[in-house]
Order: sequence, then C-alpha cells, then structure tokens
Amino acid sequence: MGGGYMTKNGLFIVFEGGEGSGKTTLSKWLYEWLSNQGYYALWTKEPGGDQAVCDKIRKILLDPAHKGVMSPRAELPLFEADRAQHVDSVIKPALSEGKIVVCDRFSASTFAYQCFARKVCRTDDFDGWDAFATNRLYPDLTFWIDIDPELGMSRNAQDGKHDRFELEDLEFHKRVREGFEIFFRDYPWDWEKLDGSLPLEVLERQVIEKTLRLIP
Ligand code: T5A
Repeated sequence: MGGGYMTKNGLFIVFEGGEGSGKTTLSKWLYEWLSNQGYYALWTKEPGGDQAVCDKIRKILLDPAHKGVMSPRAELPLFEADRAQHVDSVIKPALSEGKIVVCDRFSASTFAYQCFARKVCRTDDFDGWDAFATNRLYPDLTFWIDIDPELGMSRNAQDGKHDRFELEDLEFHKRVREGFEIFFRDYPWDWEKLDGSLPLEVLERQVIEKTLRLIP
C-alpha cells in the first residue's frame, strides 16, 4: 500500500443538504484534493454505496414510477437497510484501514426527509432505526450545505434530474430544510454549516480549512 498517508483510525466526513445544494460536487472535490495530497481516501454515497446490494435498493427508492405507490413506512427501512449494508461493506472496512471516507449523505438525510418531511416516525423511532443501521458509527465531521430549496431545485432542473424525490413539491423541500435545521440543533455531532449559494471556490476553501484541522 506504499506511497500515501493513512490516518491512525480513519476519518469519516459526511456532506448533507437538500437537492442541488452542491454536496456531490464538493464531496468529490474534497476526495480528489485529499488523494492529490497523498492521503488514502474513499468517496462514497447514500443511497447506493455498494454495487452488490445498495445499488439495487437505490433503484427501488429513486424510481419515479414508485411516486405515490411506495409506502413511507417502507421507504424509511429501505434507506436504513441501504445504510447498514454500506456501513458493513464499505465504510467500516475503509476506516479500519485508516482511510479518510468522504460520504455524500448519511443519517441526517433520513431524519430530514423521512422522519421530519414525511413525518413517518417519531424522533425516538428514528433514533432506534438509525442506531441499529449504523451500529452507532457517527461522522467525525459533517458539512451541512444549506441552500434555499428553490435555488437547489432549479440547479437540478437545469441538469435534467427527475428522480422520485425531485418530483416532490417545494413545500416538501422546505420541510426537508427545516428537518436539517432541527437535526443539527438537537444532535451533538461535529458539524459545519456552509452557505450553498456561495461560489464553489469559496466553499472549497472553507471545506479544506475545516478538514485540515481534523487530520493529524
Ligand atoms: N434520501 C437520501 C432520503 O430521502 N433519505 C436518506 O436517508 C438518503 C440517504 C438521493 C435522494 O435520496 C433522498 C435524498 C435525495 O433526494 P441522489 O441522486 O443521490 O438522490 O442525489 P442527491 O444526494 O439529492 O444530490 P443532488 O444531485 O440533488 O444534488 P447535490 O449533490 O447537492 O448537488 P450537485 O453537487 O450535484 O450540484 C447540482 C448542480 O449545481 C451546481 C453543480 O455544478 C451541478 O450542476 N453547483 C453549483 N453551482 C453554482 N454554485 C455552487 N456553489 C454550486 N454547487 C453546485
């Protein structure tokens, strides 16, 4: 494995936010920056973080044909099943090798979309489902890319994205934003809120500055 830098116990960095906030762009950018600096890093995402199982769950979850058909009570366990598989098959093994894992979405998304916006469960039910799925693995740092849903959705519309969640109305995406606010207010995770409407170069600098403080 020679040539690069491992951290002692790995680092788990998560990007969260609403549709079109820039999570994918920024998380991939951070992964590439770390790799170019010589760190062993891994970029991954939810849902769909492994090809064997998660990718199949992702297809079921995002299929526009399931809009109005999939029960919200089925949706939540499917996201948590995707997470359990992802933690066991991708995230934990990479962390135990000392890699820096950069993940596009994690537990806060389930709280914001399913628990808060869909109102499918109470907070203590979410806590139970999520603790089981993650086996109590928590991110070392979460970047919460906050954005006005109108701006985020207009970016995705320009990119031609129309999965099942993008078909939800503006009110739904406003509730998702409020759900993230409540999650980060109430859960004692180390997180950093960034303004997703800023230019990418500015956001990249903020992400690097905060990440470097974590790397030994
Ligand atoms: N979901 C997921 C749940 O409901 N519960 C859960 O528990 C989980 C894990 C996944 C869907 O599943 C839902 C949420 C989602 O709806 P997905 O296809 O994986 O869907 O996609 P998303 O994670 O939603 O990501 P998006 O593609 O919607 O948006 P991103 O990643 O936030 O945005 P990104 O980086 O692709 O950028 C969008 C566009 O904006 C531009 C980019 O170039 C791109 O064109 N952009 C900027 N432009 C100007 N300034 C900036 N600062 C910019 N940042 C990005």
